Amino acid sequence: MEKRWTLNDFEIGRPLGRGKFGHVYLAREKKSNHIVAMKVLSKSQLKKSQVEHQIRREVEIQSHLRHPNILRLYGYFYDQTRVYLILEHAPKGELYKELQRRKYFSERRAATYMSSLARALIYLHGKHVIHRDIKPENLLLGAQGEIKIADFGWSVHTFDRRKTMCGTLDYLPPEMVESVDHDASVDIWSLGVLCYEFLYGVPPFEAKEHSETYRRIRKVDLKFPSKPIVSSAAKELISQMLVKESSQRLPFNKLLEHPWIVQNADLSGIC
Ligand code: N15
Repeated sequence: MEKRWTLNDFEIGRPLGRGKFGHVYLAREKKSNHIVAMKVLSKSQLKKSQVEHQIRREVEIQSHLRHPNILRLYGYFYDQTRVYLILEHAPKGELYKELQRRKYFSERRAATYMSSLARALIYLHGKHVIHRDIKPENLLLGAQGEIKIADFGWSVHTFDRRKTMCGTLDYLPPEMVESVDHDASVDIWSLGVLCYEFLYGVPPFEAKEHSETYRRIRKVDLKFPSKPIVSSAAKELISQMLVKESSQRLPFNKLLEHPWIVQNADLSGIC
């Protein structure tokens, strides 16, 4: 049985974030006292940007996903002017802020996140969902510090810490910057970029100019700074994911067996 929700079922609290199409608020479901994140989208904004179709599809996909490392979409409702998405609340907030605070993560923390993300992506790929846009801005932290993929994909201005006009290139693999065919292995590349950023605090192909980032990605111009100190096992894993030929990238099931993951990741996903 599906319940029909209305705004009256919720008490709205403090804002958690702002986006192009609307805002996210802390909210409490009155009957159950359940705390959620309520995303409020403006129908007129959605219409103007012609993304209604895209959002309907995303809601359809997302509402069927059940994984501890994927943010839940519990349901949605709408009134004359707005669409409301009832999302899982992630009490420890945005991962990129945690990364900014700490500058970079320990190998134990990075490996735990990588292991959780690999398992979440195996689950998604099994459901034929690819390109989850896995960058720090799209990741949230649960009550125990578990990592959660929360796809903000279409709301491009939501938590954009890199003040670029047309978004960041940093996570795009060569086949996407060169716009040839791509498949699920784009997510392996993005996860490699993310692993590097967890350990060094900056993405690997960062450059002042867009054109320079393109060039570095195309060449897979991968360099490991001498500071902070990172183990050779971690560097080896990153090198096996950031491979130009997409069919040669280390698949997620192999990543989970990699010595660096086996020796460093906390299997509870809590860190
Ligand atoms: C089309 C639709 C199905 C996509 C559904 N997914 C989203 O809309 C993705 N999305 C998730 N957009 C915003 C959020 C979001 C969920 C943003 C912030 C939070 C959230 N859950 N919990 C938070 C949250 N918790 C916090 C704790 C401290 C500080 C900030 C916090 N943000």
